[in-house]
Amino acid sequence: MQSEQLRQTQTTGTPVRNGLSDRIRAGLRAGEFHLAFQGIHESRTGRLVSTEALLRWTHPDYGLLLPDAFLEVLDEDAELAVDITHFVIDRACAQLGACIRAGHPALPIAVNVPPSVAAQENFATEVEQIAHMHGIAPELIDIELIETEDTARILATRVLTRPLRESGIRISIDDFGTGYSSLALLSEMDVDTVKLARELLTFVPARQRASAVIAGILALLDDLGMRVVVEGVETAAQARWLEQWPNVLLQGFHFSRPTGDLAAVLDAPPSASRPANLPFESH
Ligand code: G
Ligand code: MN
Repeated sequence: MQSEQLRQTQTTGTPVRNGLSDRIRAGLRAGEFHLAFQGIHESRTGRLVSTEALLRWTHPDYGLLLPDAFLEVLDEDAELAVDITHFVIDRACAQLGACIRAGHPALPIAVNVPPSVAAQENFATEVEQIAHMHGIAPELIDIELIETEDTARILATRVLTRPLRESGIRISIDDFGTGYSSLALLSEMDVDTVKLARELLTFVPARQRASAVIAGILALLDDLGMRVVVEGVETAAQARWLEQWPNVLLQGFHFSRPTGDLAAVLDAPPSASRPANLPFESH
């Protein structure tokens, strides 16, 4: 599931021009890509505290495609990874700016960025410029970096985070707890938020050993004073079990399905707990 992400790209060599890369470029120009938004809620109250922007591709032949289906190609095409990242940040800022001006709550928005793109020299400046262009404060932007082999190390050495920090931009590490998660570097990583991979929640609370793993991780992150988002909260039983950690933030189908309507997400009532069997996605 980790691949349902903007993934790490290789910055070596010239971009590989394969069919999918070119089709994505054409799709970007043709307006086939858009964002869906999902709420992130406080465990104790259900209150909405922020949102995440998720990339979607409405393909004329295949219909709605999730990032899993097409973002592998960014591993081989560094230029496309930059273009898609700019598209996502630009659209997220534009839509949040419009919502704020229309009177909806000014809550932070998270965007998924491959670490290799975030590590590029002018990345922080570019994000700042896009934010200002749409009249929103950089403090409202949260850069979610997927865990790759290098992410924890980059975050620990602060080469990537220093310019983002100076701009006031927030940083999250996504899908923590699977893949390359480094406990050795956890105390050194310069991040505001750790997002726990939804796989950790699959058998919770039914299985005691699975519950013990996530309980242990939450206790550890709490000791470290890190903000935590638990992803993949799909059932009322999971949400109730997670109330043991009142300050933890929760994201998942139990609270809301991703939707193209950011204003509707921002206006969700405090007890936004909705049944998980809503229609899949609306735009
Ligand atoms: O890892 P990341 O947070 O970027 O993943 C977001 C993806 O997870 C989105 O594409 C979204 O549709 C999906 N998603 C959101 N909530 C849930 C959930 O509760 N369960 C599952 N299986 N997927 C979810
Ligand atoms: Mn994410």
